Amino acid sequence: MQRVFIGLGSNLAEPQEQLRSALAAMADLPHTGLLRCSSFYRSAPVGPGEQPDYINAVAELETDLAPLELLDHLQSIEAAHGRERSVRWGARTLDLDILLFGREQLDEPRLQVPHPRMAERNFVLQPLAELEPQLQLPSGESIQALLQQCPHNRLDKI
Ligand code: H73
Repeated sequence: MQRVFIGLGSNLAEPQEQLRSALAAMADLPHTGLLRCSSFYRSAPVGPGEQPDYINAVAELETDLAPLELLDHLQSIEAAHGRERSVRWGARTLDLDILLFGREQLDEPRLQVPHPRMAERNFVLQPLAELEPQLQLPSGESIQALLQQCPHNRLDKI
């Protein structure tokens, strides 16, 4: 069993409902258990253009799936939630990101772990630190150090 942290985000079509239903879908995955989820956070959109605020959270899973198998399942859940991939930085119904997969470091075309952009996203780091304040990344960096260096975008616990 590996412990895995998943970032969840949505800013379309009842975002809190999207996150709740994604959590239920992850709890139903084969060889996988949903251990816990952080609070939900409302966050200012990062990236160009006008779009609604996001709801973000981080969940902790345990799984016997291989990393790419888990990614396949997460992408099916995104697709079932009407994820529209055409606009790179546009509004989104549901995003699921593998942030950490045990202590593995992966650099494959479809999957980089730890997530390469987590250090610049306080909407990822804050809920992750809520779950695991003493967390150290495989690189040895502490979650608290990453949070201190991260740009401060508006983020409110709901
Ligand atoms: C990202 C491929 C692309 C993948 C990566 C993508 C969704 C899943 C987050 C945003 C606030 C996939 C937000 C934003 C922006 C617009 C920046 C926001 C928010 C997208 C797959 C590959 C490689 C991994 C991995 C999953 C991976 N891939 N709140 N969100 N602004 N590695 N969200 N470790 N996990 N997929 N995700 N502002 N406030 O991070 O770029 O990436 O096909 O093969 O862009 O939530 S989709």
